[in-house]
Amino acid sequence: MSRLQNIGIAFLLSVVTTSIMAQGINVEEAWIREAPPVSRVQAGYAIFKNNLNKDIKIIGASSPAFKKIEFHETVLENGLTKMIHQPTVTISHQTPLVFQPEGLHLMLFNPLKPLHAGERVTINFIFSNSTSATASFIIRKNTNSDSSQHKHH
Ligand SMILES: [Cu+2]
Repeated sequence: MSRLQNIGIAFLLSVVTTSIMAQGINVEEAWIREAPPVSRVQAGYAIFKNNLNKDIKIIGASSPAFKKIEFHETVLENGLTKMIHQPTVTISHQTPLVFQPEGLHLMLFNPLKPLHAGERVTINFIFSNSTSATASFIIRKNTNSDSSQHKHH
């Protein structure tokens, strides 16, 4: 196997790494879209899995890398897309909660410094049962061109 292939596999693994969070909540495929340095907002995506026997809400998120984080849902209304702020989001214990482009996303306001592809930042999530957990998000370029990479299994 060539060195280049090895690097490719290492990158792939880093993208699909599962972080075990506290209280039976897992986050997978956590990433943030790289943005131009002048950009004041960025979007983050991840899949949350709830292994508890009941639903749980995420009631807040924060990060040392951003001034403020909100949950937004992109919806199509009369042919126009708009983002609706969700104060909380629910992780069902039956279905994963998917933050993804064109849908529910983490809206990340005012990055404290420019973030480049390959870098990681942590985001802390607060749950409705008064617990919290931290997940590592990797900065990536756009998803569409390389979405085949994590549809690998
Ligand atoms: Cu948004």
